[in-house]
Amino acid sequence: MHSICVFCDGGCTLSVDGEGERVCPKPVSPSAPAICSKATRWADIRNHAGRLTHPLKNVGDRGEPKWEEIGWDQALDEIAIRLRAIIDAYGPESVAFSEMPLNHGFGGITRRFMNHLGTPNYITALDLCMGNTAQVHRATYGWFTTADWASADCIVYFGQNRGPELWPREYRNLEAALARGAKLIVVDPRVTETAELAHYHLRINYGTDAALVLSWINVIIEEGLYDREFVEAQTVGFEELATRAADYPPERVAAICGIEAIKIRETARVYALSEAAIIPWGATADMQRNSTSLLRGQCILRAICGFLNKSELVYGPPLRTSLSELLYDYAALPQAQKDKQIGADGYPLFSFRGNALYDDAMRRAGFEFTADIMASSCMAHPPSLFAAMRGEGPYPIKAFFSVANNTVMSFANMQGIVDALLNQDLVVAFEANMTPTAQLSDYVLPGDLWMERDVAGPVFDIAPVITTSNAFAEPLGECRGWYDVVKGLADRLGMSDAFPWRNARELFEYRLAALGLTWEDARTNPAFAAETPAFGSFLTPTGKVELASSVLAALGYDPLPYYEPPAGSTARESRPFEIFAGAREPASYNTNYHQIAFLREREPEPLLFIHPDDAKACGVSEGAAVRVSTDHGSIKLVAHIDERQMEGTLRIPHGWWKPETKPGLAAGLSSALAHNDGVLFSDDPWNLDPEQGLANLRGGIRASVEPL
Ligand SMILES: Nc1nc2c(c(=O)[nH]1)N[C@H]1C(S)=C(S)[C@@H](COP(=O)(O)OP(=O)(O)OC[C@H]3O[C@@H](n4cnc5c(=O)[nH]c(N)nc54)[C@H](O)[C@@H]3O)O[C@H]1N2
Ligand SMILES: Nc1nc2c(c(=O)[nH]1)N[C@H]1C(S)=C(S)[C@@H](COP(=O)(O)OP(=O)(O)OC[C@H]3O[C@@H](n4cnc5c(=O)[nH]c(N)nc54)[C@H](O)[C@@H]3O)O[C@H]1N2
Ligand code: SF4
Ligand SMILES: [Mo]
Repeated sequence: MHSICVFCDGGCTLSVDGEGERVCPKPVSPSAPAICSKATRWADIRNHAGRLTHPLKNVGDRGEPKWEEIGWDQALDEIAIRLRAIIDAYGPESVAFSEMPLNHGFGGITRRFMNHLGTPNYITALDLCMGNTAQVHRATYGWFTTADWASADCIVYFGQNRGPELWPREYRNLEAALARGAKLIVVDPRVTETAELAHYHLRINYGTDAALVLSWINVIIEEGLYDREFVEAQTVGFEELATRAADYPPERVAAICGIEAIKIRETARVYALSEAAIIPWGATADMQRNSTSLLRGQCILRAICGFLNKSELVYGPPLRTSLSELLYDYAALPQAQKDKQIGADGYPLFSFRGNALYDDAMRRAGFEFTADIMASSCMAHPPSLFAAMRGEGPYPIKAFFSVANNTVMSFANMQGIVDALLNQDLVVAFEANMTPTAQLSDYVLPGDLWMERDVAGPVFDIAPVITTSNAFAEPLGECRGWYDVVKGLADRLGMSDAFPWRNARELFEYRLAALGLTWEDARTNPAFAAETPAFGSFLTPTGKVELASSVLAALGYDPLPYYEPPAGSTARESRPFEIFAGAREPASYNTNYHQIAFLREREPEPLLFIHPDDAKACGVSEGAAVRVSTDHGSIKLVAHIDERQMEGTLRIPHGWWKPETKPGLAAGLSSALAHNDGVLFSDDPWNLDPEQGLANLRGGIRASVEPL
């Protein structure tokens, strides 16, 4: 039997013979990556003392840690009654959801619930992680593009650091590619483990990657290194692109990026002259002020160098097999409600409004639905939604559901999100742990974990596969799956017709029937290839690769990529350092696992990485407690003196809280307000990517450090 681990988004397929605590997961085949300690010690994570096992109701003020255990019926009855009252008073659009579909296995079902309820106000932290990349790929190629590691002879990484416990599947792909002689170009200010494997390591200044890709395009066009045939036959906008790229000669960009012009030229040639180069997705490109331009530049490089549908595969939307579109049922949400989506005026690319621009192209290819890539294309704008929740308009948001994600810690401006939750009439968290977000909720509903649930269906609509996963343990205590919760609420709100499946199993049978399969057939096969009738075609409005994007132009944006320096804040004298949030750690995952003893032992404290010379200048020694401050906020970290960190810059860890410390707002939400990176970063427009509105966490933000 197999299961798919989602303790992190690596999604490793595991062989799990047996049942219950005795199961020791193994790799599915000798060639599969060794699985990490989180999966092998799954029982320690499943059974840890803080795991939520009963529905809880807050009987104090919001944020006061006063909890009462209640039954599921009482919880769902009360939530449904309160939701109905809010909808009656403010309309269905006053209900918002934030979700990470990967963490509950039922991608699509939340949107179905929202569409039938009548609200367009869905957000996910995928706006800072691949969701926005997918959206830019769509604007350029019509669909998300996947790197073909098997054929790659040149890999370009923008800040990805991979290791045995940092996305081991991709790490193995990288190892295999290097072993067969592939070239590796790593663009990263830090000397990471992955950078040490690189043939070319470009220590770029933070947040300046968009200038680098424009300069590569400049070299490739000037030196005639592009694929003329492909450009002529399959793209639009090359002339305009060439004019734009002429503004970015390596000699000018060298000063912006801090990379010698000669190295920019050399790496551009290595990439363009490869047979099968890839630029795999990485989150670093998703968290910059120039994200859209950087991602557009990457898309353009793949296209003009002729790698599309060779080493970079444009699958197009899967037909029927995915069935997520049927599940989402976007047709159930009236256009008038779609038009109310918060933030779609200012940041339309990600919204229903932006996605409607692909409808004709989709119809021409025979698709009749609104396609949503990765559950996040058609979403509200997170910072604008939080503002609306705080009462800053355009209309009230009064109920908030946090579904298998840690909302308050997973965006910029953490204090602003806390204030947003405090201003709600109803907050519900579906969680495994008493996270800072759960601590601000009225009801906390205990969710099952991956080894406790069966799964059928793509949880993200990204690769054209349908996956299955088998439970090998019972849900702990009263934990339940997300479908059961949605079904329970739908029944109470008079929406049973839209949720005819009595349980998850019936839902799987419905999804699989379109493939001519039953759950019993499907459960033994971890992944089915989906039908991809549009494979290799470009479902953009022009039907071509849009080097100049008609969608961006129609929405009032520059159709071509550009570089603008991040809108810096304070003078260098008062805040001498530049910061970035990231450098993920092997023993944690985003905000999670600080509560798991065997993992916490390995990473006991939130570490600030600081160059030895900078540490000396600030009077900071190894292990010292320090305060890091920006114009937006300050947090406490422990100094780690680190030569690999570029001088004048600091690394801030993402997602730290101390679950062993006191819960509740008065205690800073188990210290999250004292340690989380989101406290330091603003989500005001000056710090957002102008096209997609995602917050910049990497470049131009200045900070000071003081010993405590
Ligand atoms: N064990 C473990 N594994 C994980 C995760 C985890 O938390 N723990 N998180 C998972 C998730 S959700 C994700 S998205 C991935 C993230 O994985 P990665 O994409 O590798 O992200 P980070 O480790 O945050 O950052 C990697 C590098 O980006 C560099 N960097 C920072 N700013 C810039 C910049 O402006 N330009 C460039 N070129 N580089 C920059 C940093 O110096 C750092 O070395 O890892 C996944 N895997
Ligand atoms: N400030 C800031 N914001 C960021 C980032 C950053 O670096 N800085 N990184 C971004 C990135 S790359 C990502 S991927 C997102 C991640 O955003 P989130 O998904 O919000 O982050 P996680 O910390 O992974 O939170 C997952 C939560 O789900 C719960 N959970 C895990 N498994 C299950 C399950 O099986 N069932 C249920 N019911 N709950 C479960 C965990 O307890 C945890 O609290 O955040 C993004 N936001
Ligand atoms: S890397 Fe580890 S935690 Fe992540 S999916 Fe794979 S086995 Fe699970
Ligand atoms: Mo991520």
